[in-house]
Amino acid sequence: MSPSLLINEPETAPPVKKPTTFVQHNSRSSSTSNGSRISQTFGTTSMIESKFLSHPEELGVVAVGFSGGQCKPGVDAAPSALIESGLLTQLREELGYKLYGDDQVHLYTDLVPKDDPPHRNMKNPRAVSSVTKRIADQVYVQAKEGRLVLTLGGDHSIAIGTIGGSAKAIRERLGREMAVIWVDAHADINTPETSGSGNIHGMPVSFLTGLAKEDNPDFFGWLKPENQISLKKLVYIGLRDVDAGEKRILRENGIKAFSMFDIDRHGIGRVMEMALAHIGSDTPIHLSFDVDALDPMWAPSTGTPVRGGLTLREGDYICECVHETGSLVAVDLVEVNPSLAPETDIGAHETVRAGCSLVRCALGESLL
Ligand SMILES: [Mn+2]
Repeated sequence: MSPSLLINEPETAPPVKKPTTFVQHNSRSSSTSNGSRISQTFGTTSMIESKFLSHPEELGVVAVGFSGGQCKPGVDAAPSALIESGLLTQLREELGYKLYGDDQVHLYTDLVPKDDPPHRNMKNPRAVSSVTKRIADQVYVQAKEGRLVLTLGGDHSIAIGTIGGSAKAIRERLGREMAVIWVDAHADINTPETSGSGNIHGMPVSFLTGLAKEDNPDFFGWLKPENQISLKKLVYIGLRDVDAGEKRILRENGIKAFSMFDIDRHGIGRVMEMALAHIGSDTPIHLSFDVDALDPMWAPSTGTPVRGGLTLREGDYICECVHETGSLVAVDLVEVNPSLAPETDIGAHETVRAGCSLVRCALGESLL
């Protein structure tokens, strides 16, 4: 990691630039056309006071066009699709955030080697390791300023970078461990050895918690204790497609997990109470939201859809509740794949729309 990296400082190897309609730096809008929706106190529609951010009105945006953690092309186009649908404009103009970060979607083509044979059963291991290392730097640069960080993926392997970067910044800034709420149909906690597919988007949690170990920096050995999180501070919501090896890992380590069964039994309101009680009110929270947690009825355009998932309102409610804690320090939205649209591209449009809704809720939009 390079703590000396400055925002907008060119990267050592420049990424392929893709023009987007993106961030106007420091272009805080202090009021909307009707002037009524923005709290001048905190700069968002919400009046929730942040416990752990020194600049809660500032949002560091990292746009990750990367799909190497799995095999279906298209998920790298998600950040552009989300931005083109107006997400960042809404965050700036309606929620009142000052946006920071880069004015480009990163494709990381400079980090993808020509030859990347499997290592310990992992597919594209060098590419995913070096791209997530770069993402960790990008997120760290924003998080160390005391900003909220929003990462738009990309497949879920990128969470190795986003969580790695924010956990390090939170430790340095506050001397604390961070909690992670992982909202997903899948647990993504396979080790390379328990994984059936070898796709790294099914493994990020095992590397982030130290369940999977590797010393070689070319294969995630760059992850240090400062980048990692405790299994005790991890909470899952929405699980319904968990491999046998993963079930064993969850049980043996006593990991807190709320499956769709728990949501059916208790309702999403009670599940969120229990999830947040487990984390406690004194712990910063990184929310990693895989759009496949939603039922395919709401989010069909994703790589590994599983029926029987969350409604859009339940997804939004999770995000609203996490925002309400005042403990949120980072948000990931991953696995939107606009090219996987069953039947027509209405599916892609709906999935992008659902993704935008989740992010706005996490960042403080409220219904009233
Ligand atoms: Mn996932």
